[in-house]
Amino acid sequence: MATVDGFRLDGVLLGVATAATQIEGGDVVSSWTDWADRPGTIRDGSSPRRATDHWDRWREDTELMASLGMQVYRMSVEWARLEPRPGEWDDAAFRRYRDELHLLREKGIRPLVTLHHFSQPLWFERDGGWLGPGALWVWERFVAEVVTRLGDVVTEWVTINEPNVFVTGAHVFGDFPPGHRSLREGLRVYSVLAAAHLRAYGLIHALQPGPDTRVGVAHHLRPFRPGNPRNPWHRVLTRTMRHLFQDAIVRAMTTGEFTGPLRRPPGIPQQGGEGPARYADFFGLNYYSRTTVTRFDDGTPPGVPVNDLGWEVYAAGLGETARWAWETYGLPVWVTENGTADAADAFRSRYLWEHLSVVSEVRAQGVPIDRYYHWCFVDNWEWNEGEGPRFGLVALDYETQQRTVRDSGRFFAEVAREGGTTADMHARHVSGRIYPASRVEAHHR
Ligand code: IFM
Repeated sequence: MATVDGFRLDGVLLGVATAATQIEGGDVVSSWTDWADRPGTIRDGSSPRRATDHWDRWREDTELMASLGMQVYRMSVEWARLEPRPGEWDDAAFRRYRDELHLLREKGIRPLVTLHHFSQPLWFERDGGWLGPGALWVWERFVAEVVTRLGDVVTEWVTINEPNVFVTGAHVFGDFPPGHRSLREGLRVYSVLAAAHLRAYGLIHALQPGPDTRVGVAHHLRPFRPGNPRNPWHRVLTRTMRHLFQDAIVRAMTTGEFTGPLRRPPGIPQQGGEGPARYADFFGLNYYSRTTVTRFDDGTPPGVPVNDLGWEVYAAGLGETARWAWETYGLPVWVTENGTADAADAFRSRYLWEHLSVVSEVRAQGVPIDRYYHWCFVDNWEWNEGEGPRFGLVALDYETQQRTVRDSGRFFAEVAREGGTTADMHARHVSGRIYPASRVEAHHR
C-alpha cells in the first residue's frame, strides 16, 4: 500500500502522452472520421473533427506543457494527414509537425513519436487495411518518409500503439473501424502487425543509425485473474485470454518469435543466430487496469475501486506488469501511458500518487522503469466513447476550447519539479480523495 510520507523518482523522466486523432481535430480523411460519421458508432455522436483543436493550438499547448515542467512528451502523427493519397505527401502537414517538434525541443521537452495509434488513412482501410495487398510495403513507405523527414528532430519512436487493443477493437469485437467481428481475422491481423513492427524496427535503425535512436511498441498490458480461482473454466479462460490478448503478440514483436496461434507472414524471415533476437530498445507499457475473468471479456467484480468508465483501479498491477516485462525481456520499461477517467478530478491525484509510488518501489527493487508518461495531457476524444471520459490533467471545455489545469495537473507538475513527493504534497492533493466502488459485476465490451 502506498505510503503517505512521500517517495523519490530520481532517474525517472516524467511527462504526458497524447495521440493525434484524439486531440488534433480537423477534417482528416481517416478510418476514424469515417467511422464517427456512421450513426451509432460513437457513444455521444461526437467526431474527432473537434477534439482539442490541437492542430491549431499546438503553441499554446506546448507552452502550457512546458509551464507544468514536463520533461518528455509522447505524441503521434496522423498518417492520413501526412499521406492523404497513396504515395502523396502533404508538405504543409510535415512542416506543422516539425514546428511543434522544434518548439518542444526548445522548451527542453524530449519527444517520443508514435507512428500508428489506432487511426489509418481511409484509402488504406478501403484497400483492405492490414490484410490488403501490399499493406506491409505501404506501411514501410510511410515509416521511411516520416523518419527521413522528421529524423533530425525525433530519435525516439513507438511504431504501433496497443496492437492488442487495436486488433480486438477493430477485428474481434467490432467497436473500432472497420467494425469486424472475427477472432480468426483478428489473429491474421495480429501476425501482420507484428511483422509491420519487426520491419519498421530495422528500417528506422537503418535510416537513423545514431546511438540516440530508440524504437519500441506501446503494449497495453493488464493482470488477468480468474473470477473464481476454484472454477477450472475461469482458470483456463484466464490463461487463454492472457495468451491471446498479450503474451503472443508481445513475444512476436519483441523477439520475432511467432508462437501459435500467430503465424509468421510470408517474407518475414525466421530468427536465428546467436542469442535471442531483439526488436525493441525499450519496453513501452500502457497500464490502466486489471481484468477479472468469468467469460470472454474484460470483467470487473463488485466492491473494487473504479474510475468513471468502471475500470478497476489497481495500482499494484503496474508493478506486476512492469516486473514481468523486465524479467521476460530484459528491456528498460517506459510507462508510455497510465491515467484514469475522472471528470470531477475527484481521485486522479490519488491515482497518480499510488501508481508513481509503485514506480518508485519497483525501481528500488531493480526494475528499471525509466520513464512515465501520464495519459492524458488535455482531455482527449476517447474513440468510441467520444467526448465523455475525462482523462486530462488539464480540463477542456469543448465548446470554447478553453483549457484549465486541474488540481491533479498542479500536483503532477509539483512531482516533476521536486523529482518525487512529500507528506505535505499528500496532505494537499491526495488525502481525503477516494475512489468510487463498483456495485455490480461489470463486463466491458
Ligand atoms: O485513450 C486511450 C489511448 O488512445 C490508448 N490507451 C488507452 C487510452 C485510454 O483509454
